[in-house]
Amino acid sequence: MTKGSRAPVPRLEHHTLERIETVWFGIAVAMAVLLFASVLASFVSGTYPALKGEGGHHITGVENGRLDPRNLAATPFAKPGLRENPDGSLEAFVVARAFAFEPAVLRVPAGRPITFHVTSADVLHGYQVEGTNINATAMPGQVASFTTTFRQPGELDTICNEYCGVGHHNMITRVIVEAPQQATTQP
Ligand SMILES: [Cu+2]
Repeated sequence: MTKGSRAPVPRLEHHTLERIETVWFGIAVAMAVLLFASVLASFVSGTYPALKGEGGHHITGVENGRLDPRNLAATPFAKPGLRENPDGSLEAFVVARAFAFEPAVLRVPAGRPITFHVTSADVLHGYQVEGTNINATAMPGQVASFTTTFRQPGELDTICNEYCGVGHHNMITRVIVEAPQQATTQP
């Protein structure tokens, strides 16, 4: 060794994979396997997000949560809005289209469960009711169904949260929650 030269760096004991790397690698593989398995399981169990709509099966013109978006006239979506069934249950039919919602304003009673059915007449839209956990995707050909109960009377802004074109920002509507006795329903 000549004067001034550096001492050789001692070679560290270095395995191909350190133990901590092996652990992380194992965790990553386990997560990948879990994700893959859960995707498979969702298809087997039918819980994949196809917006099947638990209430969709009984609606005229709706088969398995699906309908013909060019023929909404054959379904209750022809007359969007709130309707009361003979058994007293309430259903709200909402159609999103570029660039508006139908009905323009949805009036619902407070304190009663309401099953919503949301679809689109053209392209992908969203139906998000401000201040609630209502956030449905309105897809042409599919019905998104969910049941909710509004506790308090009030006015809730409702927006489209899926960009759908030049008029997207105009897709604002309103849900008016009324004290129960005021609400009007369509026959
Ligand atoms: Cu939209």
